[in-house]
Amino acid sequence: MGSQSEEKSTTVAVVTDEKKPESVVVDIVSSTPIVVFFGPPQIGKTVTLIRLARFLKQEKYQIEPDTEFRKGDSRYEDICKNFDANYLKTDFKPASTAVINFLLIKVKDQQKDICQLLEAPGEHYFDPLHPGNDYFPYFYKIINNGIPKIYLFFLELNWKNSDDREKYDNRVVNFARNLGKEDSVIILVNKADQKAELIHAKKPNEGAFKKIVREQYPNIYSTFLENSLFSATKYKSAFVAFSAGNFNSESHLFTNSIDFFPQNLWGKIRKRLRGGWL
Ligand SMILES: Nc1nc2c(ncn2[C@@H]2O[C@H](COP(=O)(O)OP(=O)(O)O)[C@@H](O)[C@H]2O)c(=O)[nH]1
Ligand SMILES: [Mg+2]
Repeated sequence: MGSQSEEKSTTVAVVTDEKKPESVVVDIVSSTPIVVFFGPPQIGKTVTLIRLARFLKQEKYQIEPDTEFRKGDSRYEDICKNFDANYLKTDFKPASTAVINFLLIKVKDQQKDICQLLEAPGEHYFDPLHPGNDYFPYFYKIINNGIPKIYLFFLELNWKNSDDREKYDNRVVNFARNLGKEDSVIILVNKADQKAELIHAKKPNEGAFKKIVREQYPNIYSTFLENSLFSATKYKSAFVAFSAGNFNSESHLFTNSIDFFPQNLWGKIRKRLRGGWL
């Protein structure tokens, strides 16, 4: 679908002030499928994006921040300009480099656009104090722009408390009404490295992770992951246990996880991209 894409575009203006999220404007020019990194603040969206981008670069894909996405936002432009130097190099420090809230990365294979990776501020997806808030207009525009999406819903086991988990569980499942036939879902359990008992020979036991998702996020489980004897889930969905790496809280240094993690995640994204879309 890469080639037909170029004419389609969501129109946009310019806004720089994330403190007024209702007036944020974004511009998505390419119509290749969008992988939407959906999750609350601090769940690990940025480092997942960076770990995946590093892996793809190593695999000879071209990785480019989309400079059109938030045109006129000088902070965003700076992040794009310095993306390779600041974020793809191995000693990236999430705490000290400019905090990434908005980011759109184009992934190209032999210079042909194949998909785009989108991060937006976590509190726009889920605010524990206002779990029923509407999404902002810029996000509805993205949802409704006609471009196929792969929604990457981020979870963390034992995240916050059971009340917040329940709210987030409902938030994600309610969001499913925005999914069209062309869309699909990946449930991503993040920070898998913190669950030593579920890791064997450096790799996650995904079945064991899924079992805990079933207990802690029962609605997400039954909506996206549970296959009955007679039918597959209503949504095209996949599951992944992910770790971006190891984090040193003193130095804030982030050391890449083994390639297995981004490779496994990319394998699932790639499968969706090939599932009749490309
Ligand atoms: N142990 C571990 N910690 C992680 C992982 N990913 C993120 N973190 C921690 O979560 C923090 C927030 O990550 P970030 O990507 O900025 O979250 P975002 O707000 O969702 O973009 C990082 O600084 C790390 O301390 C992971 O894979 N493993
Ligand atoms: Mg972030």
